[in-house]
Amino acid sequence: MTLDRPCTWPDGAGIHLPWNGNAPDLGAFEFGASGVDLLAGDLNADGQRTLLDVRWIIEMLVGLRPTNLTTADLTRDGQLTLADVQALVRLFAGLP
Ligand SMILES: [Ca+2]
Ligand SMILES: [Ca+2]
Repeated sequence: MTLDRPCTWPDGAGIHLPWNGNAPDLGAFEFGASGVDLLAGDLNADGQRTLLDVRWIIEMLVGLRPTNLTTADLTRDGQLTLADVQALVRLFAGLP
């Protein structure tokens, strides 16, 4: 095995990327990790909240796209529901 950076860990510890809090976030991104903070509602991680993000969350909700709760669970209740779509639309519209 060849590593692209120096790495150390205590004996017996598992190998993992660093995370924030008690456990890693689901999905490809870790909230609060340096350089990967996402804009709330930016489901496709392009740095903008657009109608494409609304399309993505609807596609996740109906099963046309794999669900990523890290970005899509805007209500933070551990599941993707219509309430998350509504929350995203409110964010998109600039509503409180
Ligand atoms: Ca986006
Ligand atoms: Ca939710």
